[in-house]
Amino acid sequence: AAARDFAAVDLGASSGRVMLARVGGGELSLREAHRFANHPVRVRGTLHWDILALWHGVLTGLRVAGREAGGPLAGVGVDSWAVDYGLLDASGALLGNPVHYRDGRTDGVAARVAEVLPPRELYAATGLQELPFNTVYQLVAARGSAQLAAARQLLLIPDLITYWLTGRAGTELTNASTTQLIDPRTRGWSRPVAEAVGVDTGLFPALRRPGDPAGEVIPEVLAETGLAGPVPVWSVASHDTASAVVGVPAAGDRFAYIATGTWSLAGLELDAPVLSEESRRANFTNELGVDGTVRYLRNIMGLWLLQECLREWERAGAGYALEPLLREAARAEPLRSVVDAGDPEFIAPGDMPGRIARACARTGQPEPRDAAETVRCVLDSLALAHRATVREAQRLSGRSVETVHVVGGGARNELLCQLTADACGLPVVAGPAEAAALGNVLVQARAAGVLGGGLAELRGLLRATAPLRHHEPMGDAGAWDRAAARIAGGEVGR
Ligand code: ADP
Ligand code: LRH
Repeated sequence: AAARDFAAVDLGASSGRVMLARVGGGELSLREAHRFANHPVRVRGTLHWDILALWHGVLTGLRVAGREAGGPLAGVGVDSWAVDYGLLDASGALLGNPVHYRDGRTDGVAARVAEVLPPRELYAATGLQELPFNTVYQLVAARGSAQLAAARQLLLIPDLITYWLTGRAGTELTNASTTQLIDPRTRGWSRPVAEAVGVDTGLFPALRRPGDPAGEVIPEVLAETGLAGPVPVWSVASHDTASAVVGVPAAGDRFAYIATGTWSLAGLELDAPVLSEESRRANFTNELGVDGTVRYLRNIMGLWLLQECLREWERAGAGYALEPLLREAARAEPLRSVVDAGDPEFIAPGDMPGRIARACARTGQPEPRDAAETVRCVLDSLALAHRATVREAQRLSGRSVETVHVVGGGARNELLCQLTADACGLPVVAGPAEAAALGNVLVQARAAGVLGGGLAELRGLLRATAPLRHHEPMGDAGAWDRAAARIAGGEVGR
């Protein structure tokens, strides 16, 4: 079909962006209409998302996208980070600012839930990795609050933005699968889990699947953005990681992906969930993907470690620019010390260089002596966690891989990609950095009838159009084994 223009709204934990894509007739091109910072805000002890600043960024981005597009927009789709939500009152007004998943309100909640619902049963029913901020735990933490009592609807973040664009509420499935309230076998709500933890799934509007229509941009937003209506809004894989997995330029099924941004999400695309007790203990998650797929992966701390170091150094008056610092880190001693990049001790914000140094000391390794050594420690540690996760995912699922695809902002980090190839002992294909936005527009374009086919066809178009970089594994594979053994238990990334 002839090429059309689509706008992808992709909200990451470190920045939001509105991307303008032209798709069809063999073409797939993407450019940034607008990027805006995402700064969490702490007030009265609680860490929030600044949702109205993000909404302002979305409106600005749509205005630019509409101006720069060759014709009327054939669609808009929204994806963002998972698990968080806004509550609406009976009139549809937002009750307070959404709470950030890194807020401390969920400390200790998983343990309390485990007393009424054993982790083994929770995993068998939902297949989700135990992360302290899963929506279930947030809702248990919020129990008894005036806000939750007043709430008539709960909208996950991308569903909230979609609601503000369209006036219509829904719950998109790939992101709903991160609530820990979805059964990955039926791909519907798990009533037994909801009942056991006392969560009313009636708060969630009806489920939608990626590709379902989500409404049209309302007149108020058309006026605000100068867009010419009607503009359809499509449900996409609204969990950014699910969109990023669509945006993996893989051929065949013998690949692992690592979506690296604020988090590293490393794993495999499967046809069915792995709900074994062994999988639970290895802390793998079964999130839902498009076209009936399962995203079998593990959350690794990701470039958050680096972002937080940069923020801390900046705060202390010694700001570093990223690229020169990465060049210095590339020259630093390899594998001098490593930390467990899966350890929840790194989730909360604050003094990351100090926490990394203490983790090194605790495991009998030398503390990094400067910023470059700290960055090298972070990247070596991430590569080590990538390796453990790619290996274990294969073992637990019985699927073996030949290639590792690195997508997301971290695909721009050549050192990280090379270290990941070296650690995994597998070739790494790096790019696209904007995989989530690409996955978002591919699903829209298919829904709009501009593209056809399944994931293989969508990825074929990506391979033909996205610039990719190849990294062959190099160096001494044994060095990675020895480094892994320095961290307690000898296994990292859980
Ligand atoms: P999120 O969507 O979680 O906000 P992104 O996928 O946008 O994250 O990735 C952001 C990360 O990408 C940054 O923290 C940074 O480490 C990395 N990154 C971005 N640009 C570059 C670059 N030019 N070189 C190396 N790394 C980069
Ligand atoms: C990445 C991501 C990840 C979730 C986390 C909360 O942006 O969506 O998949 O676990 O944010």
